[in-house]
Amino acid sequence: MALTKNKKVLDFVAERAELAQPDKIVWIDGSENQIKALKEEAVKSGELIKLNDIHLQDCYLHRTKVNDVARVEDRTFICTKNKEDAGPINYWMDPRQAYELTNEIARGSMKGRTMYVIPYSMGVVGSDFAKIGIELTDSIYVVLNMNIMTRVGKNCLDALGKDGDFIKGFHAKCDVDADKRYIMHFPEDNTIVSVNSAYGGNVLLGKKCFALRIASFLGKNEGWMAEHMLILGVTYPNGETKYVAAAFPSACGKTNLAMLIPPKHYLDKGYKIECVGDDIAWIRVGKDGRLWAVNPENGFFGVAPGTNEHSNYNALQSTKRGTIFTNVALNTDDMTVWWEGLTKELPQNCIDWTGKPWNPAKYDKKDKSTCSAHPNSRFTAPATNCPCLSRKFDSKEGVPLSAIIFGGRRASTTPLVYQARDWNHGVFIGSAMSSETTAAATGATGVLRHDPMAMKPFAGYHMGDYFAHWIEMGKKVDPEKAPKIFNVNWFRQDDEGNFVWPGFGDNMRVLEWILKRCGDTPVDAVETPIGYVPNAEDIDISELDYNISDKKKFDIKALKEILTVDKEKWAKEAEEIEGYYNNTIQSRVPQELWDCLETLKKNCK
Ligand code: OXD
Ligand code: MN
Repeated sequence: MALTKNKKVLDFVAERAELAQPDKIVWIDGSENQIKALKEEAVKSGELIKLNDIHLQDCYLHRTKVNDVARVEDRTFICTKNKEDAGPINYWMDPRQAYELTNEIARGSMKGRTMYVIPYSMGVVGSDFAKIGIELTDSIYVVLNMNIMTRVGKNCLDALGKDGDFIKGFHAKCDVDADKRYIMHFPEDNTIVSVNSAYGGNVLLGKKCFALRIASFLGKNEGWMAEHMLILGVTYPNGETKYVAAAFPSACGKTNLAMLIPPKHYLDKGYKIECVGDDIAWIRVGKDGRLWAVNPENGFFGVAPGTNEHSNYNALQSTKRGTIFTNVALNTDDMTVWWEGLTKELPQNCIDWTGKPWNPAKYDKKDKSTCSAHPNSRFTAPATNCPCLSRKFDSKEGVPLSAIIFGGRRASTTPLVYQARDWNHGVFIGSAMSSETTAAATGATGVLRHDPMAMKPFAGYHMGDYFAHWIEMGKKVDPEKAPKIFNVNWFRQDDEGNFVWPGFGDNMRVLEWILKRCGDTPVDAVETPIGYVPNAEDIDISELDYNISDKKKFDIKALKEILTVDKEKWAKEAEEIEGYYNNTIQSRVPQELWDCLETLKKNCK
């Protein structure tokens, strides 16, 4: 039975049902009983495998088709009336053509299936930030994941009232045919259509499609920002908390940074990190002139491989209850899950992510095809499981930002950390970000590409206009209270290709410096051609027993090395940025960013 009288919702459901012709329509009210029954049905059909309820209470494993394991950037379209508005780095299709194409694909595709109507909110219902979506889908897996990742329930429909607007999402699994897979965004219609996939990033429409692509477009028009950023709080021994948002490309450690456990001597003093979010931040200017951020999600869709007790204890703990694992290995000895990096010892009896017995004797770290779990295997875990979840997670106002951090995977050139001279220079640094590609999207991994603000795959409009929006936002913030902007690079390598900085919990040491620069206990910094770099002595490396390799130990010399700014390399980087602006972003690059580029070039001469 329909759960609302909102005519726009009813019309949307009716129109899509007429197209896809499901046998049944089920409205998701988010009740425990309904979710439980759906889990049972999915276990019966084999869509989910129930895991050991003692070790992993109410947890399940799902395997996608082998052709459907990551976001498909080349099949993801922004469908604006004018091609220009989608910009030069988005794939574009004419909206009429995109509707026709996907309608043809979806026509009758739900025959014999059920169409679920999922009312959900991104953000806490009732907060100024919150926006409501309706996702229609023929996948129980999607319903159950959406129920973890977003706030699902009848109260979302109630919040819409009789004629409130919402983001329309339509997902049809069809035959999971990669050649007919399309993830279409119609920002001018607040609509998303996804066909022929069942992978999270393509089908959990509240996440990348709505909370980033559609929301970034809304944000531009309404004066706020939707960013691919984690949000964390650093709580000091005196109980005060300072918040930071950080943008890193997919699978570059946002979840790890958001949940880090500080080194022991920080813990002993009483420091802790609180996680507000690990992937998306919606940011507004508050009445007080500061920037305030919320995490619009309700769960974590984290990358499993590499997650373990040491690398991210809090993420691992988050997966112990009510979690759906996708494309990890099944340990048949005890019906638990496994992935590369979870434990040092390899389990002897596993079924790999494709459903075949796995031979640990053939496992070769360097050969991804021998892995038991897919490199982009995931866990979908409720945020409330996270031991370090922020007390402000459910806050309607969000948290005030002291700093914004950008970062990517760069083997050389970019120092461990540096600070922008001012807001516009910070925007320049974000716009110039490059990073090596990862398994989160299909295509080659390890290839250096431009990924401005980590939003290359997620900005729902022209990237040049997106830069201009950042500049505009800087004008709305009280200059005295604007977050300071930084860039970090945890991935710098030595001549032998070893990572120099230990990363993980030790990133706390860099966060501490960043927050000092934001006014806590001000420290000086060195002015360099690219911005302010720390004096090595100001980064606490005490009790750091990390070995870069067997030969070297991390020390002040190693720190100085990864803080160096090589003018020649940066002159080349400036040329590269100029090429990117000229050839890719072209005429819509704001003048403020050209000015910053000129300064960089001059500084590197
Ligand atoms: C993600 C991604 O899943 O960025 O968060 O791909
Ligand atoms: Mn992401």
